[in-house]
Amino acid sequence: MKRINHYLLLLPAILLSSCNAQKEKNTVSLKDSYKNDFYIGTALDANQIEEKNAKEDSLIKKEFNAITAENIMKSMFVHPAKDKYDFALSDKFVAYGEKNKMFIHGHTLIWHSQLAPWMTEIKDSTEMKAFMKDHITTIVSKYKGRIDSWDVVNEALNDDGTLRKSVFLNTLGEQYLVDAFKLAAAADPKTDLYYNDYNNEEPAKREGNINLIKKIKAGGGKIDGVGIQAHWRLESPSIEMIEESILAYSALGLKVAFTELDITVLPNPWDLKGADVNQNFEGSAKMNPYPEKLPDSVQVKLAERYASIFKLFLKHQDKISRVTFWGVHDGQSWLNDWPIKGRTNYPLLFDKDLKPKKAYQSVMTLKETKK
Ligand code: 9MR
Repeated sequence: MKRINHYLLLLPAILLSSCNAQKEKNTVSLKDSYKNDFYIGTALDANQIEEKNAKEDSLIKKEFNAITAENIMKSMFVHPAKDKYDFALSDKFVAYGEKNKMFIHGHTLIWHSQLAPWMTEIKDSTEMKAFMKDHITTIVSKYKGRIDSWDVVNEALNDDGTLRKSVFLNTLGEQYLVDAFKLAAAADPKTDLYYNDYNNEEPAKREGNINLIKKIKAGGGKIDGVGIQAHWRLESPSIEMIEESILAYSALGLKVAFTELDITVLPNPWDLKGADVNQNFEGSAKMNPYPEKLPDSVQVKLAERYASIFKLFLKHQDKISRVTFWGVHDGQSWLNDWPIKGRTNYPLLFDKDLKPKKAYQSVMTLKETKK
């Protein structure tokens, strides 16, 4: 009897501690698990910036401590006409990051894609120089001290490492790269400035990227980091190739960020790599094998792939500033429409119903076993 009474006395404490354990389990998140390693970011679409879906919003706030705007800060949206800027959504984006104490990344200042039509018509160097100065200075100064890092130049390289023949290169020559970084640094000397690209972990493009960084530095530009977009596949790139890239870029004194991470699980018969949105192909049932549900065997492969990538990231956490996923959940991913429209892809850690996938568990487990 005495023993039973003793147990009854202890019962509230036991219940409380199991309740706390449960609570702790529910509050464990990517951002907290990796808080001593690097920021864990996500790309937000316009609805997410405007907090339109409460469930998505609480997931974003719980799991991520860095944000990038997936589209709304691109030039066609913020600078639609020569004398017109539209900052309505980017103001909301920055306010959202501040309200939630998140690291705020600006994407992107100088990019050949998603340009406003008027920009593509600029033909001569004087006009282009004036455009660059106005565009970069206006946007970066507007958010001076509030945006933590910027993609100053995005995707200026071809896959063979040569410079892309963009409207910027054609009018200004390669000096535009140095000038872009100088203008951004002048507008906000404290924000971190990045060069961002896809496939720049592949040897030829990496070489080109290293030369480009050296040129920017030699020309007096301030560059703080390199963004490896990381639109990757289940089988490639190899962990060794990614590691060589982390080492090579950080040897130049730069921070390395993985800026747009996702992993396609769908067939790709053309051996397409990267993120050139101009590449589009016809669909077929064979090319869309999992329209309803991802089979367990592939879930497991995706989880293993994410685990090996994050294991590498942890090994080099001193060189890595941020790892950002390109979207919050599978339903939102651009990979449902590229390079074939209307497929169902599963590239992220949360499914379209916002449930954590096996891949989420595998990324979290790496930290649990490390403790
Ligand atoms: O995810 C973005 C998608 O919604 C847009 O339609 C597309 C248009 O260019 O851009 C996507 O994001 C790209 C990013 O801005 C730069 N790197 C490649 C990304 C995937 O295409």
